Amino acid sequence: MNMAAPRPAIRTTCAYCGVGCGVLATPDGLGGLGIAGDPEHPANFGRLCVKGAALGETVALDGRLLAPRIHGREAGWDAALDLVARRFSDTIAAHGPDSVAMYVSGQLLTEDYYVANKLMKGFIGSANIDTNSRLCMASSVAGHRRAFGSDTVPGLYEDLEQADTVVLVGSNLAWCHPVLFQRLAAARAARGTRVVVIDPRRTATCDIADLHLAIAPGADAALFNLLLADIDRRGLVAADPAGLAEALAAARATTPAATGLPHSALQRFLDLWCGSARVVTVYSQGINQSDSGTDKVNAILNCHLATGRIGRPGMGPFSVTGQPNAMGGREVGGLANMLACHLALENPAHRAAVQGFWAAPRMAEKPGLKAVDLFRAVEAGRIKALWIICTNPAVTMPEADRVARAIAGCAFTVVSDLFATTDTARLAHVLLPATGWGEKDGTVTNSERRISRQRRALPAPGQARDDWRILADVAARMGWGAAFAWQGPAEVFAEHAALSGVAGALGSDFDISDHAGITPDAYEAMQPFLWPQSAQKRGGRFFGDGRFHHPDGRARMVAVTPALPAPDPGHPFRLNTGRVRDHWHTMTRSGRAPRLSRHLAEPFLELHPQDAARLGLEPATLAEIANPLGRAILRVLVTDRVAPGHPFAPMHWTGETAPSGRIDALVPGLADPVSGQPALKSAAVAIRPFPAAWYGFAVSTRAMAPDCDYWASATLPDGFQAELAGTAPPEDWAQAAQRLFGLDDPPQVLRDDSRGILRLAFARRGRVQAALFVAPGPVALSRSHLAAALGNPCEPGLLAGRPGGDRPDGGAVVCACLGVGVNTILDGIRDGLASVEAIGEALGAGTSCGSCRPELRALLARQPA
Ligand SMILES: Nc1nc2c(c(=O)[nH]1)N[C@H]1C(S)=C(S)[C@@H](COP(=O)(O)OP(=O)(O)OC[C@H]3O[C@@H](n4cnc5c(=O)[nH]c(N)nc54)[C@H](O)[C@@H]3O)O[C@H]1N2
Ligand SMILES: Nc1nc2c(c(=O)[nH]1)N[C@H]1C(S)=C(S)[C@@H](COP(=O)(O)OP(=O)(O)OC[C@H]3O[C@@H](n4cnc5c(=O)[nH]c(N)nc54)[C@H](O)[C@@H]3O)O[C@H]1N2
Ligand code: SF4
Ligand SMILES: [Mo]
Repeated sequence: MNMAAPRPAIRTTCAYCGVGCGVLATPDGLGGLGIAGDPEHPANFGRLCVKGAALGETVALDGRLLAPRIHGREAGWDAALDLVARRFSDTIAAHGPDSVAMYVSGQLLTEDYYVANKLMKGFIGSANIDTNSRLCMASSVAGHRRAFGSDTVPGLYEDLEQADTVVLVGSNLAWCHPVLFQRLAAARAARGTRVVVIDPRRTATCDIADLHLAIAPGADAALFNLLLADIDRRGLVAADPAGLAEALAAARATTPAATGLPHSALQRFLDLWCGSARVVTVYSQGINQSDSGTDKVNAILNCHLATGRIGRPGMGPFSVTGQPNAMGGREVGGLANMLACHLALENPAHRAAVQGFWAAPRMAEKPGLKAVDLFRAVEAGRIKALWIICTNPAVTMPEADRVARAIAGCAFTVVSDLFATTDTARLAHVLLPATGWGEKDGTVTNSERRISRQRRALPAPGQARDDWRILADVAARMGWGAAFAWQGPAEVFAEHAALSGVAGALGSDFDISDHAGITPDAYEAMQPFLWPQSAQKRGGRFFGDGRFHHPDGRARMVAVTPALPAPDPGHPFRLNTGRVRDHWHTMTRSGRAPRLSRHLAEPFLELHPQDAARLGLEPATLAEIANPLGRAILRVLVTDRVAPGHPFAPMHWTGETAPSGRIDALVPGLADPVSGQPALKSAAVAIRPFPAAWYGFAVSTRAMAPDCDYWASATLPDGFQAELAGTAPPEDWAQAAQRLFGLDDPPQVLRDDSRGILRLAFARRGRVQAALFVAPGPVALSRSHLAAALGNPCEPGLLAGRPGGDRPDGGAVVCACLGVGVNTILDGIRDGLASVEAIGEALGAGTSCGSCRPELRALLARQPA
């Protein structure tokens, strides 16, 4: 058989964001995958963003955890599973069910997630299972439940295309939900949709905004209260939800000053929102990740409920979910305060129904610990056995250093992951190798409630096993084999669907009981579908008929008193955090794709020019940000995209990629009292220049071992790059470089003492192996040029830092798909390319995934015609 013969494409779903794009994955027969958008998938109709398009670059096996490990030593599955089951059983026997916990993830498949919850809530008998979705959309869930009586997302993606006005609040849709953003941009081009962006930062999403409200951070509840009062003044109240009068009274008491917005901009927003019956308000982490996130969610929902603009074409509130299966997690009751199939843990009838269905020996009776409290209980020793699955809390939890210490101090910690090297995996007693995207079968639900299959396209590597199976194997060893005896994910899905029928009979909106008897073949052939899907209910929108899930059938408005952030004089900056276009969270997967590291390869701090000047921080130098919780060192990016006093830093860097860039070390574990979701976007910090005595930039064909105050590494097509800096130079640079690169041959050295510049290069058989450029200030050098030299013949100009005469320097990469650099684009613009389309035609940039089109537009805008 020809190993490299082409195979048929496999229909699956993207591993990353909650848009849930359909992907065609074609195995190349050599362990790789060709990737294309699925033209038939109703989320993306063939489109992909750059992260989705680069999925094939992330499936190689180097660095994968391929066998279980106990205390760092490889072990067989039987030994590992026996140990986990025994330690959990012994701990429960000695200290009760609440002495153990699981911390899981919205990146698990529904089947994995269902099994984890069944084990904890029905068999172990504790609800101490929480998920990273607590950090993500717990406030949306809580807000939905308060307003609707259920956690139901009312609308559909097509509402963004059918609306006359789309408001994006606390959402950087262009970078975080790129394909949905492209659908909105296309609708706007076709029919003139008005787009409003409400974000203290001027993000790439503002590129299509008719109006950008640079709101004072945290003031969104005040803004939507002002809107509600205006709705009432204009006589637009068209429904009679419970709590209307109280909500209106609170709204009328709100004054515009808190929003920090000029009168004209505020008025324009009120006119647009009130003037469009078809209005969609999309919201995300700028709303949810706040210590009053649930109130902010309800302030938004109030406006849609009062006007009746909900659940009909082109109108409604829309919480876009972050992770690929954030919604599936809600369906299985993944949060510590929820029960399967949108049933309520605090409702005895619901508990009894689930217990009966599962034949569960010991149902959890009360909500479990929410993420922040869960790790505090670990710290206090109340949780004595902990299982972390598919998430990296040592990086992404607030108070990350404290959380890492708590995990390290736990009597027994199990981590299931793809890699042994994550900041969290390194703290585990037992490491279990899981199959990852492309290797596992199951379902995910996207932001619009559409369930799609993820399908296996590659064999499980090494001894890696599917998460659902690992969980079921442990359950069996704890004595519950019969209840966890599925042969495959199709059977798990069928059970979940059957339970949803029980839930549907109790009034739950989540009912997919049509699939209760699904066969493995039908599961294999499953097409994407919207829930609900049962004899009574089928797909579509919710609440257009004015009927909600509260016992009286009415919706509830919540009176919101906007909370104002308290100033902290010692830590005058309010640190905003979030995402960049091409990285995914802690980069364990996206960091492996060279294409995704080209856009932004280093942790950074966006700082307003006034702040930078006042602090004496030059562009591209390093800043030290600190508060009593922790400290970070970040590259300074001076920009008026942010407001004075409100810098922004991305969340993606870790102990693996940039140990001093872990910003959650500085974020307090301050949570919303209703949802338990922490305020991740408002850490009070102090900022000062980091006293770097030297800066360096290095490339190497092999992974490097940096040992200095600041470093950040990234993957290149032919190796790795690293930014470096330190407060004191090493005694001997040649030796330091040898240690960095793991090489013992002598380097070529170019030294310019007058400028304090030192350049070292290592070559083997005339080809560049590694190079290090050192300077007293930020190293001025074309990174892409030096990166391109790796593995190539050592040219005379190398240490001069100049590209060879025949190779122009493309500059920092803007279009990651086609590798088009900023210099190439600027040259093109100077040569007459006058539109994004013209750039695309001539240079290819922006024609693949389109994620860089906002940046192309910005380059065009900056360049005189
Ligand atoms: N490229 C990429 N895409 C992703 C992810 C990723 O890691 N990388 N992760 C996915 C996940 S899990 C999630 S949850 C989503 C998150 O998607 P988003 O919520 O869109 O992303 P964030 O960057 O976290 O934050 C959004 C915006 O909130 C703004 N903000 C901060 N404070 C306030 C405030 O007080 N008011 C308002 N109105 N805005 C504020 C920030 O400036 C930021 O631009 O992205 C998903 N998509
Ligand atoms: N400051 C700040 N902090 C934040 C945020 C923010 O905006 N600002 N956002 C928060 C939000 S919204 C989120 S969602 C979280 C995300 O934070 P995390 O979930 O902690 O981050 P990930 O890097 O996605 O971690 C996923 C882990 O699962 C592993 N993995 C991948 N696939 C599989 C699989 O199939 N099985 C198993 N067992 N493991 C797998 C990966 O290798 C990786 O180690 O971060 C939160 N933290
Ligand atoms: S928008 Fe991009 S990251 Fe999100 S699902 Fe689609 S391809 Fe994946
Ligand atoms: Mo998230």
